[in-house]
Amino acid sequence: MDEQIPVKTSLSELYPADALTTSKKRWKNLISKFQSEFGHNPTFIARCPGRVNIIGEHIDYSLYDALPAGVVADVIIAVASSLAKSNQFAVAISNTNPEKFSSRNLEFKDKDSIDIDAAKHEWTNYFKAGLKGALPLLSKANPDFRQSNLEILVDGTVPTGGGLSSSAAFVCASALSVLYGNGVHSITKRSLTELAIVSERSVGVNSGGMDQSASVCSESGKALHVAFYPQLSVEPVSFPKTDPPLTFMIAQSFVASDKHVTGPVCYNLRVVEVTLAAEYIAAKLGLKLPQDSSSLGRSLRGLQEAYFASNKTNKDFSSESDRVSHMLSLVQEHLSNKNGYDRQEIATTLGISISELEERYMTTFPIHAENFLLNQRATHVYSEALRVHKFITLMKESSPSSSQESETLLKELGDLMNQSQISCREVYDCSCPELDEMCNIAREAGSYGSRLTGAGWGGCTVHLVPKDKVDDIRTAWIDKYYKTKKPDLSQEQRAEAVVVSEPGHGAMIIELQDNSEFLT
Ligand code: NG1
Repeated sequence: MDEQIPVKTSLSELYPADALTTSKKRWKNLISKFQSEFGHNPTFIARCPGRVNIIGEHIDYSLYDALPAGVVADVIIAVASSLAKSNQFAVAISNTNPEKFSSRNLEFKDKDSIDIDAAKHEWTNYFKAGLKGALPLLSKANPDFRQSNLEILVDGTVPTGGGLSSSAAFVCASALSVLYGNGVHSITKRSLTELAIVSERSVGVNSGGMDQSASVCSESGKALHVAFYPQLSVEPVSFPKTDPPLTFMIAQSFVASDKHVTGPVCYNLRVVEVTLAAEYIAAKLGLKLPQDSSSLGRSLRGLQEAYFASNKTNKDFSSESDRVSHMLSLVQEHLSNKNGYDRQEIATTLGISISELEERYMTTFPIHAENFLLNQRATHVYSEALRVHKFITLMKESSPSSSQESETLLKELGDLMNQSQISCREVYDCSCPELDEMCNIAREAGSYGSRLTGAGWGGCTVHLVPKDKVDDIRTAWIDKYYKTKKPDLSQEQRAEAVVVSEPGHGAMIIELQDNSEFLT
């Protein structure tokens, strides 16, 4: 992650060959709209993709590994900058879809006064989040730096609320625009990823770090193994060659899931539940949890580390999966009540008052719940961590030499994805009937593994599919889901509903020189 964000002048390394022609048209359109809006050319374009998560759901904020991949859909931001005359600075920001996202002139008294009203649903909040995250880095690079005024035009093809993390793509691309537009031209992938993870929390979601890592660090044609402990690290992983070749299909459910609105009962609540589960077991075992980089600073991963560093067990756990499996058994032993725990019971076990409990865990990101299903949430986290470990090991270590061996491998990988879906539905409670139905339709039509991807409660599904079944599965969804359950979709929505594409490249800057292919 210590290499720099690539700066290129052409799109050929950015998109796969089959997406190049449409992408060029789109980029040219962005530049000509920028010219009509601001009266001159932009000087560069920052680009960050959405992501699909293959496996490892809702465990990044407990500091367990995930396996996402960049997608071709992305956010591109055309930028021009000029040095501000005083500490005050302005950002003129527009979108190529002005009916949905109106233009704004944002004015800031100085670089310390970026206010984000997370309660207000406003598209430029994501830009402001990137700006807010980027400014400290600029001050660090040069304490006397003066902020530039920015002209910004945004174009996005990642569906919003669709589970492919349009928000991370937008926040990462915004932060990248601000850094590059203020003259910082060598930006490491680590610094951009880390600042975007923290920034996105200012929009009201207590997110993990998988999306930002994938958006910044993905490599074309590969999945990205993202690890969060002991520190954030990434490793691109190739897909095994199988016969028939494997591919991933991504299909929209068109059930919108807005984490910002549902945070108190869905996403942010889960973050609180897994943190309380860790604290509860630690208290039962007389362990002190270390402060870590998870969303609320204490995690199930931290519990695992504290447990094995203590003398609570003298058994020899030789592998990481043995240790995680043992954690799963500790959950059943010390957090066994499947009916849930109320505030009083948790506070008493932690040795604090209810108001301290609320102050510590439920204030920055408010939540609405009286009963906390701690057993189920911790069970999902540890079992999903085991599945990710198995999946990545299979990916790295398998090289099937016959169609029979391929079949066995695809089944094993697919089963892990199917088990992940069962756990998301029944244990973590983050699926919905439509996502389940789409997965069932796909499996019946030949998918080896089908699951929700991203936060869930709507959004997208991902499917491990042999290439020769792609058409059958697409037809099955059209006949059994889109036509019957979503008859009112627009033509555009129908065209975008199912994506089969190679994993895409991560963040990039494209400089626009006078002879740029887009300016002609
Ligand atoms: P989505 O909502 O799909 O972007 C969210 C989180 C991730 C991760 C997944 C669940 C944000 C920005 N992203 O993804 O960090 O926790 O849910 O695995 O909140």
